[in-house]
Amino acid sequence: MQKCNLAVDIGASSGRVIAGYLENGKLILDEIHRFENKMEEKKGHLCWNIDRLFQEIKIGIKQSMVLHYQPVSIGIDTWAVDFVLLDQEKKRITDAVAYRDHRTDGVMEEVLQHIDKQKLYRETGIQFQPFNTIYQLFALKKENPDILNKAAHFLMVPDYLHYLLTGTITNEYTNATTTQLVNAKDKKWNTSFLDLLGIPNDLFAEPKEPIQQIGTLTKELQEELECNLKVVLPGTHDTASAVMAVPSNETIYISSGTWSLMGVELDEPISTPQAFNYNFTNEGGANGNIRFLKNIMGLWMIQEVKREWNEEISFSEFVDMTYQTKDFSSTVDVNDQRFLRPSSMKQAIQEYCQETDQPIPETAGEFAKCIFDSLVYSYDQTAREIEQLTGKSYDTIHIIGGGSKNNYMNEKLADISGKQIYTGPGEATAIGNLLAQMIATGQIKSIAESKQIINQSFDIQKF
Ligand code: ADP
Ligand code: LRH
Repeated sequence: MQKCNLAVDIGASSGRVIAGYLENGKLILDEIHRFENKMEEKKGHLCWNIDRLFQEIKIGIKQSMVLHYQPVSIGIDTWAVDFVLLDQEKKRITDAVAYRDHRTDGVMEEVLQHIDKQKLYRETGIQFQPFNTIYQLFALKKENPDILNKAAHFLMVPDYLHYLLTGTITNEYTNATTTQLVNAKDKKWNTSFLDLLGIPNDLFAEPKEPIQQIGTLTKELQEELECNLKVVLPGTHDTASAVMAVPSNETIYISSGTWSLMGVELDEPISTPQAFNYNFTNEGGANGNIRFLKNIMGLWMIQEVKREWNEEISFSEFVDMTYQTKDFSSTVDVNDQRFLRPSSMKQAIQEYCQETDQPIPETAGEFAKCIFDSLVYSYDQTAREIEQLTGKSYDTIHIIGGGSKNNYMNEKLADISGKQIYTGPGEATAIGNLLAQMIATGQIKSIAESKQIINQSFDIQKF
């Protein structure tokens, strides 16, 4: 039986359970279970099916043993900002409403009537996105004022899944920072912002640093799954785990998936007026540093076009079509908020092109080229902003995540940025999650050693 650690990595488009183990200094990965994730309409809101996600995690654990692994630990990361509330009995009393739901429409503006915008940025360092937890909490309070009185615990999605595994309540630090309610300096909840919004402070547990064990499986789960496992906190924000797996910390990175998260690792936050103007964020890193980055709309745009298309087209087919659509050059501003949650992405792109007097995409290849080109132009612009804000110049951009397989975009970014582009690993997030577990369980000594292991283990491509 091969001992392994199990990383559960759930993105907005899919989840996977990956077994990882070390062999001759290399990290070996084995994808045990993959499942779809998507938003579903429930009681008038777009929600995640969190109970099903938990079932999928249990299927993954069982499957690892069917495949003759002996899992020793497990850790979960997911997308950021979404949460649930539990009552005194630790029963869930809210749905896991998805960040693209319309409950936050106009709410950021309302919250900013109670809290000074510059102060909010100075203290938290977090970007302004209409879906940040702070705005979701305020939207929930408006819709259901009583719910906060009934609630006893606030848990981000991975905190809740860890709670179901262990019975232990934690608020993991990296993901907590994405709420826009944690101070960048002292890493504690900003109780004065909570007070200004009338949100009870006692819902929140002290943010807990990742890379440590928080428990083992509950008795019930030990019986059901016929095993016991250590439960270890990775950077539970998927992007924090992904950044841990960037092979170097002297590069600009892009974690390319549903979102494109583009930035650098820093020792100290940059929350200057200029960073505020460019809407950069300073999220908490798994290794205690700062993930200084920008959210770019990302491959969500092609995911939505793919979903709307009448026939099944794979992502690699979309990329191939782009090469055959050389003459089409319309582009959009990917960060235009109309692309965040349009009822039709195709129509939103077409309208943008019409309004800006550009040829309107009609074929799958034209949509793909428009999206990929527009993203690359946005990456190039963001690289320049990063250099301006940090006062440093970077020769390389390292792309990780599922989107790193898009060679059309990789080549184009190399061409227009003039920088060296490195790509891979595609499963960076699960790798960061596994490395955190290996450090916490004493198999790896340090983050520095974990970077060496990544460099020894995976093929990195160069463009
Ligand atoms: P998330 O974790 O945010 O759900 P992933 O890291 O799984 O996202 O990346 C998903 C994206 O990767 C897809 O939207 C798609 O654009 C891209 N992708 C996946 N496989 C391929 C491929 N073979 N060729 C090109 N792009 C791909
Ligand atoms: C990427 C991600 C990103 C957040 C968004 C909500 O999966 O976690 O870092 O901004 O989802």
